[in-house]
Order: sequence, then C-alpha cells, then structure tokens
Amino acid sequence: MMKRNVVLGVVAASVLSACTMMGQPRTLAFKHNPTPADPMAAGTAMVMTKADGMVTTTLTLTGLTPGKTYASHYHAFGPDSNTDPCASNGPVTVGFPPFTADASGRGTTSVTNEMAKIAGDLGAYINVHHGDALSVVPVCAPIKMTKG
Ligand SMILES: [Cu+2]
Repeated sequence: MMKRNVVLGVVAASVLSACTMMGQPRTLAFKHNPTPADPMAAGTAMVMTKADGMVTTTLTLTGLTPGKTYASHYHAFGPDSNTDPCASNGPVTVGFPPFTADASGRGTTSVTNEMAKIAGDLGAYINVHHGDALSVVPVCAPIKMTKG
C-alpha cells in the first residue's frame, strides 16, 4: 500500500511538470509611443499557448487615465515599416474585449483565439488605444521585429 502511494505521487508530479512546460507563458513588455497621452502608461502582455492550438493573451496595464475605456488589438505587420512593427500601421487581426481603467489607472483584458490568427506577420504587435479616439495609442507591445 505504501509503495503504491509513492508511485502515484511520482506519476502526478510528472504530469504536473508536463502541463507546466506546455503552457509556458511568454511575457511581452509594452513600450510608450511618441504621444503625450497617458505618459506613465506601461504594462505587459502574457501570451499562453495551449496544446489545442488556442492562445490566450492577457494584457495588464498601469498608468492609464482612471475611468477611461480602452480598446486593444493584435495587428498584422503593416506597410509603413519593415523593422518597427509598432510604426507599421497594420490592420487588426484579433480584438480584445474593451476595458475601463480603475480609479488607480490599472486595467486588464484577455482574449483567446486560434494561433493561426496571430501567426507570423499576423501577430506583429499589440496596441492599446483610447476607446473614444482610436488614433490615440499610448502603448504598443512589439512582437515580431522584422516583416516577412
Ligand atoms: Cu489597434
């Protein structure tokens, strides 16, 4: 009986470590764009790839305008730059649910999508926009640094 419990414990531990490896998250840093909007804005995007081909991305932001609503997207590498995804002006490939910054300027949002939608140039960068003025983009997380 004692021996059987030990064996079960070893099996459980190895299953646990296999899961941890499969779901190893990748953390990307947001950088501030050359805009006076939300000068203290910063944060991370945590990208978790799952075995079923789905990807969950969670944005965690600070330094936003309290009470303001934000829109965030994955963008494809656009035509305006081949080396700076955040300046390339690419089309939206995946949208995050909008979120509103709390009283301390913090906000978070999360989306799950098929990996194929953000593979290669389709997932070049993540933008966070002012919800009421999409041309205002305080921060961007570059993902793919070179087009193609
Ligand atoms: Cu966008």
